[in-house]
Amino acid sequence: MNKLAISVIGVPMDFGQSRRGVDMGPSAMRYAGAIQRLEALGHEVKDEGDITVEKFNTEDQLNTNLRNLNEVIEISTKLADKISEVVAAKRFPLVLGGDHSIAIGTLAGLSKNYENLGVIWYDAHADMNTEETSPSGNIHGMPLAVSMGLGHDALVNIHDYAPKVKPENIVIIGARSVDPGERQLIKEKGIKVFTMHEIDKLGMTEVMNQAMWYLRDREVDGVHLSLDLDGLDPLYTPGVGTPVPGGINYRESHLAMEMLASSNLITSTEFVEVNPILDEKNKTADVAVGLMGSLFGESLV
Ligand code: EXY
Ligand code: MN
Ligand code: MN
Ligand code: MN
Repeated sequence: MNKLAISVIGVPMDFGQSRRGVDMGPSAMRYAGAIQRLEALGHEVKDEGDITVEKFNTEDQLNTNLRNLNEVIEISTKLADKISEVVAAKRFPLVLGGDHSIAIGTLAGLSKNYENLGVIWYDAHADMNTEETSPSGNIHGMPLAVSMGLGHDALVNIHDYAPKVKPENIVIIGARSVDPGERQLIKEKGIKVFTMHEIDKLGMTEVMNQAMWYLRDREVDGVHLSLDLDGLDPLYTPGVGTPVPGGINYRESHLAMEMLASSNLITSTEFVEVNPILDEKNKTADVAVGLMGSLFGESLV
C-alpha cells in the first residue's frame, strides 16, 4: 500500500441521536492509539484536532422529526469546510466520530472534489430515512438519504450543492436492520446492498470482490469508506448506540479492510458510532483502531 499523508479529524458529535457518550468516540479512538498505529505503518499522520461542537442545553430539541436539526447543520458545515481544506491539501481524510450524522458533512466536503465519488457503507443499517420515514427522528439514520439529495433542504444543501452521491455509486455492506421507508428507496433507486444474508451465503471475500468490481464498473474516481462500528456483531463492538445481533465478525471485518487496502480504491474514510459509555472498557475503540491498521496496510506476517 502506498504511504499516505493522512489528516485525522475528530468530530465529537452526539446530536444525531439520543444516547449520550458517542461524542467521546474521537478521544476513545485516539486513546486506543489510532495515530501511532498509522505512523508505525510509515504514513505521515497529522492530527487536525476536533471540530468544535458547542454544547447546548441537554434536553433534546425535536422540531418535527429532525432531532437537533440546527446543531447537525452547523457541525456538518464546519466538517465539510475542514474536509475540503484537507482534500485541497492533497491529504487523506480520516474522520473519527461521533454519530453517523457526521457523514452528511464528510460527503459534502468530499464530493465536489470528485467527478464520480463512490461510497462503501459498512453498517447494520441503511441510514437512508427522511423526516417522513424515520421511526426515531434521529438524523444519524438519515445521512445516505440526505447525501442522495433526499430530506430537509438545509441538510441536503450543505455547501450549497446537491446531490453529493449518486444512488448507483453506493454499496451497503452488513445491513440487517432496514426500515420500510428505506426498503422502498433501495428498491426504487436500485441501490447495491449486501445484507448479512449475502455475506453468510457468498462469504466476505466474494462480497468484497463483487463490491469493488461493481464500483470499478461505475468508473468512480474515488471511494469513501463510511464504517459504522455497529456493522460488526455487538460481541466484538458492544460500545455502539444501536447494536444489532447477527453482525459481521472480527476476522471478516479485517479481511474486508485488508482487501480494500490492496485494492488502493479507498480515498477517504470515517469510523463512527463508537460510544465509550456503552462499551466494555475500550473494546470497541480498540477494534476500530485494529481495523484502521488493516485498512492502511498492516499485514499479519
Ligand atoms: N433506522 C433507525 C432510525 O432511522 O432511527 C436506526 C438508525 C441507526 C443509525 C445508526 C448509525 O447507524
Ligand atoms: Mn450508521
Ligand atoms: Mn448503524
Ligand atoms: Mn442553501
